[in-house]
Amino acid sequence: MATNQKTILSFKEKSVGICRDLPTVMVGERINPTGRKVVLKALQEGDFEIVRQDAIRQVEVGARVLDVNAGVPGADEAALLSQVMQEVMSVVDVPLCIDTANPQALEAALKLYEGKALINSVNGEEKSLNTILPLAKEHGAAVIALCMDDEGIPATPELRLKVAEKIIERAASQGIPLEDIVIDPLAMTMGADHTSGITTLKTIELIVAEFGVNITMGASNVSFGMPDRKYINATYMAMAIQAGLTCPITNPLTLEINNAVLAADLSMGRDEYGMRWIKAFRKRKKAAAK
Ligand code: THG
Repeated sequence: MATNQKTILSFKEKSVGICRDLPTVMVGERINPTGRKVVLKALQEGDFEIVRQDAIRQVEVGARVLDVNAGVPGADEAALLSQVMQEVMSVVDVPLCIDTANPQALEAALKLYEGKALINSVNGEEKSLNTILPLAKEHGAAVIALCMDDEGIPATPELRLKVAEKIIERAASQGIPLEDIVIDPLAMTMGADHTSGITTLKTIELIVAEFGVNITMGASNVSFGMPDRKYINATYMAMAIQAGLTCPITNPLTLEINNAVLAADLSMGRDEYGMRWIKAFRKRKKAAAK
């Protein structure tokens, strides 16, 4: 078994460690116009109040990193992503996961960020490897590597492992250490293919056994198109944490998911005396009494 890597992200003086020996790090997904029409509309209108509120609320309920995505069709993404980040950084002090497919926007974002960010993402395509890895190296950022390449998303865990291996090797050749690579095995909807959930879980297990790296994923993807999604998401979250997931990109405001993460950590022996579970319970009770 490979040793558990520890990825350390930071924002100014604050740092967050991601490791299978530590509690799961929830990466808040909500600052994203792609999945959320209200955010899209607000950003198109230059209204950042919803972004600031989403930042504050996600951190309040336990997100320790925030994903920031400003992919608005037709907009100047470099300018918009920078502005969204400034708004977020004005209200919370957590590390950011910079979610963009646009290298110019990524570069602008990395320039203004103070600390060690998480880049979301690089993949196995030559074009991606050649543009994103040098930016990660230059800015000392950690980077999410998607298990896909020019040929798309491999169907089997073994083939996804191969893509992960290729990206890890390329990163190493450029001086990016293993601990700064976070692998995304790719969670796909089980509504379209009922075996996609188990494929992703097996991919996590293979990659963790081989490299010991940290694992992320858009954990709610698995339930797209299904009714009562929160129960599927919560159950799948717990199973993926058992398999080796360490920093899910998820909605921490969904109680079922948030509790699944805390209960999984307790079950994995990562919550000494159950204090994190109890604290979260007390916090909810206090909030409800208000
Ligand atoms: N891997 C990596 N990054 C990712 C993803 C991934 N970034 C984007 C995405 N997938 C994860 N982020 C989101 C953000 C928001 C929503 C879902 C995933 C979302 N969706 C609601 C829904 O599910 O219908 C929309 C409802 C609403 O408007 O609130 O909010 O896989 N590396």
